[in-house]
This record gives sequence, C-alpha cells and structure tokens, in this order.
Amino acid sequence: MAAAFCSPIDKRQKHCSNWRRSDSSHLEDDIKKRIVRVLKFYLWTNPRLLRWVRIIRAFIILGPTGVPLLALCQRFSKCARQRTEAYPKFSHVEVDEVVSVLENIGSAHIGYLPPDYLNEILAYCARDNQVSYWNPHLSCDAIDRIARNAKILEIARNYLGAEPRLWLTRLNWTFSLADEPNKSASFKKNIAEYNFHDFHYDTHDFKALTIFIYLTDVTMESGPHVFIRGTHRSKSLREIKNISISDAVATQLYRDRIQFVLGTTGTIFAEDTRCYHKAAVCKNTNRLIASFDYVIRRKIPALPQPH
Ligand SMILES: O=C(O)CCC(=O)C(=O)O
Repeated sequence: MAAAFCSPIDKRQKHCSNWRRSDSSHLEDDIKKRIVRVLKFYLWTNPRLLRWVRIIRAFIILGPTGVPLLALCQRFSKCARQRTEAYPKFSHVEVDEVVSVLENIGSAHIGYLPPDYLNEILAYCARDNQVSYWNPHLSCDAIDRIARNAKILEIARNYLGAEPRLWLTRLNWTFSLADEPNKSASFKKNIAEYNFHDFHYDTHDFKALTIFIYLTDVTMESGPHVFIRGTHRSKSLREIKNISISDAVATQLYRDRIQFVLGTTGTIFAEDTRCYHKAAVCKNTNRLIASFDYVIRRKIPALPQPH
C-alpha cells in the first residue's frame, strides 16, 4: 500500500524520470527515423537494388507466406473503427455484390459521385492547378468526406477482412499526346523502372483496396484505366518477378482478360491493385482521376512538417 503514496518530491522525481525516459525514447525514434530516411534515399538512388527489394517484398506478400501473414494481420489488426460520414446517395450500393465482383475479377463498379462533391473537388483543383496532389483529403473537405464515407469504408472493411486504414489519397492528371507542354509529366519514369502507362501491380499491403474516381469523362481516347481480370488472386513466381510487363506480353499472356474501364465524370470503381493494371495513354483528351488507398497494417507515411 505504502508504495501507492508518493511525496511531492517522489512525484517530481517520478515525473522527471518519466520525462527522461520519454526524452530518450524520442531520441531513439529520431535516430530510427534518420536511419530509415538514409536507407530509403540509398534505395531510391539505386534503381536495381530498389527493384530487387520490391520483388522480395512482393514475394513475401504474394508468395506462400502471404496467406498466413494476411490472416495474422486480419486477426491482430489494431486499427480503431473509422469515424464515418453517411451519404444517402450511396445507400443503393450493394456491398456484398461489389465485394464478390472484387474477389472474382479484381475490379468492381460502385456508382457515381454526386454533383456537389464533384464541383467541390473540381473547384479545389482549379484553384491549385497542379499535375498531381498527394493526400488532398487533408485540404479538400469533399475528398475527406469520400474517404470516410460509410458505404466506401464498408466495402473496404468487408473486402480486406479488417478495419481499413487510409494510407494515401491522390489526384492525378494524365495528359494527351497533343498537350505538348504537359506531355512529359505523364511519361516520367518511376525510379523502379516502369511508368504507370505500363501494366504493373502494386503491393501496398498483404491486402489493399483502391477506390478510383474519374473526374473527367473517360473514353478510349482519354487514357482509360485498364486492368487484367483475375490477376489479383494468385501469382506465379514469374509473375511476382515481373512487377511490370509490356503491352505485348500482357496481350500474349492474358489476351481476353484485358478490360478497359470507361465512364463519365464521377464514375467510381474499386480495385485490388495486386492485379496487373495501368493508365492507358491519353490520345486526345486529358484525364483527371482521384484515388484512395486503404490498407490493413502498413504504416501511414509521416507527412511533411510545416516549416
Ligand atoms: O491512373 C490509373 O488509371 C492507374 C493508376 C495506377 O497505376 C496506380 O495507382 O498504380
């Protein structure tokens, strides 16, 4: 019992040692962060090494270890239930149907974004006029509300088998071949030696789901999203090694499973981007797309600190 009472001096000492402890753990965190930053920088400046790291990571996620590790992540997911925002216009969406199509095919139509959301996002883009935006949900209310939409979170929760964690949001323009000044922006090669106009697959986590929303009309001429049906389900060792494949290889291997997603402004679809997918090249009209990546356990990257 005596130990339960502390004199003011004991308390101060206790507070002080806690403070010292938290101070040293801050220091440890800081050192860890610096080491990770240096390692990441080293990787990003060594594309061949980065490619191999990505292949090993993909092997752990998609190879024989993937299923048991996913089950562990689902079982021990620590993510608290998300604060949701209900929007009655999505009420007709049948979550089980969407999830079943996702499981079978890898990509599923959800519905259309209401005009009030659309106008708010387009006004946000018109104000800033950037080629791409990282985490716009932090500064655009409509994007934040979509990310927390009850129906969208329910789809992600049911598909992932755990509470979804919003990992990243993006707004991205791709430019038509005719749009000279902006053309190079669409063709910048990723350091891992593929660009997003090549078929590739992502491994954001042991299981992840991306919601895409077209913010311009998308036809065959304006860079539709393309995916290869069923390639999210399992991958051979050769497929794991080929994070990115050319159109010729994709056509040869998967011919009639290649599917284009066409749609008017506001079209919403969900995709398990472990399937091979890409943005087709825009032939004559620029395309704006929003994406929302949900994961189970992957740590959310630290946001840049305000200066
Ligand atoms: O914009 C698209 O249609 C594809 C995006 C993509 O490839 C990705 O986010 O990995």
